[in-house]
Amino acid sequence: MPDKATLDVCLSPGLLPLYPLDNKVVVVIDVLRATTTMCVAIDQGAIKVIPVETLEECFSYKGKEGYIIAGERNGRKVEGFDFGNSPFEFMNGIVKGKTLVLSTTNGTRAIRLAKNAHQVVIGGFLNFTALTRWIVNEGKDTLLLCSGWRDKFNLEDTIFAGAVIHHTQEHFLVDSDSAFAAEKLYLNSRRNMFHFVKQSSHYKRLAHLGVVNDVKYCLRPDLTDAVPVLKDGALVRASIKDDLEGEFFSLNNQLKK
Ligand code: 3SL
Repeated sequence: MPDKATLDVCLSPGLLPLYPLDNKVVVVIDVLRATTTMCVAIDQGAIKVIPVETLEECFSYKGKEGYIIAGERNGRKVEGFDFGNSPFEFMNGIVKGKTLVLSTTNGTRAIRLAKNAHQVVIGGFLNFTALTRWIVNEGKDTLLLCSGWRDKFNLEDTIFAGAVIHHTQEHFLVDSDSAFAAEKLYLNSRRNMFHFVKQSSHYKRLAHLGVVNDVKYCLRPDLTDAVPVLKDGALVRASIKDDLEGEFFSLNNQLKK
């Protein structure tokens, strides 16, 4: 019987140099709000999402046919950009058939830092069950990369990583302090996640900007089965193999129990 693949948690991009990436799947997590927004854009029919690190690079796409530029710094829409980073901005057909170029404070940077991994995929509560099915199906060593805030630990990405650990660990070898701690955080928060996330520094930042509804939306599980995967520098919708045997859990159902 082959050894199980490993599943681990990197609690901040600042710690990423400690984790070898070759031959690994990296799941980039920025629940509030970058990876949620990316899931929405792909779900809503964007051809691709190009994650860029600098505002200058993003701005260089401004006005190009078929491109939309979006992004934030410290949560605020960047002047001159078409949109900010609220998932609500990308609904109602705005991105259908378009390429979204996105630059955010932490999420797009984390994607760039992970780009040498075997594969990079995007996770948020919105695509939780689809994402976890996808990583289980791949069966490769997997690292859950929390985007954090400017290289610091944050609550919401760690809770999400803990949820992935909790609901998929039977398929993987899980053996690290960060995975253990993340799972405990998830188990402590899952019955009232919004209340828990209200303690986070990024909640306070976003509440100050008046976008509490964004936070509530970003915590809603399983609104899409889109799994954005990085191909040639852009995120596209992964094709789902779905050849898992037996019944797989759904986070939505789990949280209702
Ligand atoms: O840091 C990021 O990548 C953003 O998601 C932050 S914000 O929620 O848009 O402020």
